[in-house]
Amino acid sequence: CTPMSIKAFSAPTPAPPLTQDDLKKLAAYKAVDYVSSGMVLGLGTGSTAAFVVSRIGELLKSGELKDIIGVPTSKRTQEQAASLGIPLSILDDHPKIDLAIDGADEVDPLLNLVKGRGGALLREKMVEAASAKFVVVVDDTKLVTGLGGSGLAMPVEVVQFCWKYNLVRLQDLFKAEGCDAKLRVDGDGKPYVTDNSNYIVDLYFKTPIKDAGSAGKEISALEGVVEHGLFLDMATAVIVAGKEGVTVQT
Ligand code: ABF
Repeated sequence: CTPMSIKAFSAPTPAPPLTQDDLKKLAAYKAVDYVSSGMVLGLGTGSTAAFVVSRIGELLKSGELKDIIGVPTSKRTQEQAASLGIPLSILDDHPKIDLAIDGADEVDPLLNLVKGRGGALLREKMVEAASAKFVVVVDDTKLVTGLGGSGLAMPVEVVQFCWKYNLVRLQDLFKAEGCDAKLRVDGDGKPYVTDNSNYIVDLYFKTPIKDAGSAGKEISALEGVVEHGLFLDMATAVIVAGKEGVTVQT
């Protein structure tokens, strides 16, 4: 008798797990759904925002978006957007922005943020405060229960003049919360200089900041502090990409 022929079926190859970059891209692309032709757009900084900028560039090129004006939040973003042919402007000429899209370092359940680990906090805050809507794009590693609780930096931009004096004053402000303050340095060990020629003092908290509203006011009251990375009551929506999909929190 002839042996029965056996057909080999190969099992479908499982899709590779999503990387953090895949998640950032998913959040970024979802945010671009909020963009329509004719808008003045605040263009964020950082690896997640870079996906937003490149998607906007693609849609302008394909003609799906028209008449966009971008207001970049850093020299890096300005260069990226210019290389993609996105028409650019500044707040002096476009003081009212329809929509800003940017990443964040921490997002709390009330959509308050820590931003500025990428060093662009001052321009980000100026542009995002001038925006009618501010959509934040993050992967789910950025979600925290309390700001400053990730153990990572909460940045403060300070003038270069007597930066040590301000570093000590910042650390003293939060002594009770076990805060450590460090001058940010670049890869060569030299002070990191922002786009606005300032330095950054990074604050490291042992526990989440108890009252972020008061903390922000106390930091801003120090002479020589230019801006801090607490972005409170500013986000209109936060788009979070995780392994289970993309959610929009408002
Ligand atoms: C900007 O880029 C910053 O405010 C924040 O510091 C950082 C987030 O970067 P990434 O998207 O690369 O994590 O949005």
